[in-house]
Amino acid sequence: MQHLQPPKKILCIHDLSGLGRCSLSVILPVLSAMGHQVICLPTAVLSTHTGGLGQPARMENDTYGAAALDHYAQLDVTFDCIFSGYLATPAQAQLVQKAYTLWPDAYKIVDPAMGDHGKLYRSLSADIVSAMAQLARQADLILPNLTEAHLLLGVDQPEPTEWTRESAQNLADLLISICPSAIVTGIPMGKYLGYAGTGAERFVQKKLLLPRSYPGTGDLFAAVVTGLLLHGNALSAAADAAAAFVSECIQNTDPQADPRFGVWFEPQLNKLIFHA
Ligand code: PXL
Repeated sequence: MQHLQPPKKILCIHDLSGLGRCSLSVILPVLSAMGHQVICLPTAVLSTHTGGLGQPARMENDTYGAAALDHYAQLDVTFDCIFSGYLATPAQAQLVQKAYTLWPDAYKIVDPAMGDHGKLYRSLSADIVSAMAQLARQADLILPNLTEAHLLLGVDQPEPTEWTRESAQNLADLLISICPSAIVTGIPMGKYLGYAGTGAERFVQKKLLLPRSYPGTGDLFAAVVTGLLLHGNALSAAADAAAAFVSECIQNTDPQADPRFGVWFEPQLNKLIFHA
């Protein structure tokens, strides 16, 4: 992977979960290691993610986000990219919307983090889907997992046994009706896990299915794709390298460790640092 373009300024609108290695706790170190400047706008502060560590302590504030954006606008700051993810409530989509209005030239990436394994995350209400779909329609790139892709399209998710290269590509192509570029992750294809991309390039890639699953790997993937794209790499190359990085993080996580605490990405961060 190359750094064909200089580092960028990225407004990251995601939650900050303390324990569990997801969202901003992963996105900030990854993008910083890649040389980008990250401006964090937490949608909520949680003690942990919501994937099986009990009821997290939550700090939510309806006024902070909009006030922070106003402050940045007053400072005449511009952002090269607005990268959004988990929203604690559908109303928070307005925050992302406000950022789009303030910085219309920013490259817009939406990770519609709202579910996995065929279900919405338990902390979210069903109306998050239309709020995410509305953002996805304005984005330049969306990064849904299989569950989120079907939620966005409003169609049922087929059985895991039914996936082929063609159906994976068809799913990615259907997402064109929403957004010009998309990468769908987590497609079960036999003993492989597939991800399909669309836009100017169309591709389906497969990697060996690792028999372990962790929260936050979608955030890790999305952060690496974002970092590489903004350095000028092509979508398929960015997706390939991001999948390889996530795979490496999983392989270097102690298999005895509690998976709820996420993958041990920290010792791998040096692999993202570009030495000119
Ligand atoms: O990794 C996605 C994610 C982000 N944010 C919160 C989550 C999850 C997944 O469970 O709970 C709060």
